[in-house]
Amino acid sequence: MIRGILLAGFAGSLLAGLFSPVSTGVGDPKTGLPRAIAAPFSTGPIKLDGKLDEGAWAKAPWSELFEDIEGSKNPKPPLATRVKLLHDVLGLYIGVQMEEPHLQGVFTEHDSYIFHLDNDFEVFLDPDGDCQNYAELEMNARNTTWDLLLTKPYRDGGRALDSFEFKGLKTAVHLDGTINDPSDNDKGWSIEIFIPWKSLGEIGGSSPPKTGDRWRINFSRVEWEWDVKDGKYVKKPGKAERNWVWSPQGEINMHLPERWGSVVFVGPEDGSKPLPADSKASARLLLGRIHGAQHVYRGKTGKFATSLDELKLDPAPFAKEAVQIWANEGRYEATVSDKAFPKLKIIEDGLLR
Ligand SMILES: [Ca+2]
Ligand SMILES: [Ca+2]
Ligand SMILES: [Ca+2]
Ligand SMILES: [Ca+2]
Repeated sequence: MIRGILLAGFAGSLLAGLFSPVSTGVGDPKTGLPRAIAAPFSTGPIKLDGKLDEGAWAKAPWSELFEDIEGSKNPKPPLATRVKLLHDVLGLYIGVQMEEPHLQGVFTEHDSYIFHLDNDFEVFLDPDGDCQNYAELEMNARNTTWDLLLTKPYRDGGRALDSFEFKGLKTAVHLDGTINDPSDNDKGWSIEIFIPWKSLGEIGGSSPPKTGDRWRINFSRVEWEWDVKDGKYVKKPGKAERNWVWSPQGEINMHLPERWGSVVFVGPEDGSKPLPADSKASARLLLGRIHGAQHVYRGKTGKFATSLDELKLDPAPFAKEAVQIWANEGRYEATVSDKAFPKLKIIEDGLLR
């Protein structure tokens, strides 16, 4: 899903239109924080056939059901979507289950822009959590894949590199119904994805991860509405795609990586234990809001702000004193400090660490 790409080449105040200092509707509606999921260490074999019926999968907890990308202010999606994660010495496994009465898929060629014409499932992964050099994988019900690397989010002038390949990626789809046949009602589709550590190591972070490590991740499902013409699915005219996600983004944009959820790598029997709180979650969201506000401010004034007051931002749950902002010419830095973590910093191009 690449809303906003059309504007990505524009500079200055137009680019500021891609930024939003608001982040309501993000994550879990109770906490307002991005969701987290455990990926237990898998002790059993996994046969990549799209069916999550191995004993190994039973050790992995189901995620929450996906919600609308803008969060709980919108109605819950009418079709259920959920994921599970596992890991072993070789790599990361992602299992997906989706209700779907209209199994559909056009694209068969790798690296096609799948979401343009097809319902899809999408993975977003930023192992080192710096909001740059992150990968996206899209799949349709025909097991066609599109993997790409974002040098930065589109808002920050990032480029999407389709030539990026998850080396050793394996995917499988199981269809519970008939594809591209609207004469019946289908039950759904499920997916198994395997991404080797070696490939994930190429996009940063410590790969393979250690037990207890946390990586930034989110999942999205694009769902079109269909008419049937001459026995075929055609997109309903004038209807935008619906975007359902695991950890709500608060707006229709997956490319706000500071709002993604996280996966925590845990031991084989620890899948159902509560996960430790993400000590940096609030600071990441605040830095994302500062980043959005800085670019809106620069769009209006031609320069970056040097204080929260200029940005009209309330840093809650942090005290004002916890936030430092420096700006000069076309550059800025903002930091948040807290007892729970060393200083976290964002700069003008969105690099967060
Ligand atoms: Ca399987
Ligand atoms: Ca990164
Ligand atoms: Ca590719
Ligand atoms: Ca069908």
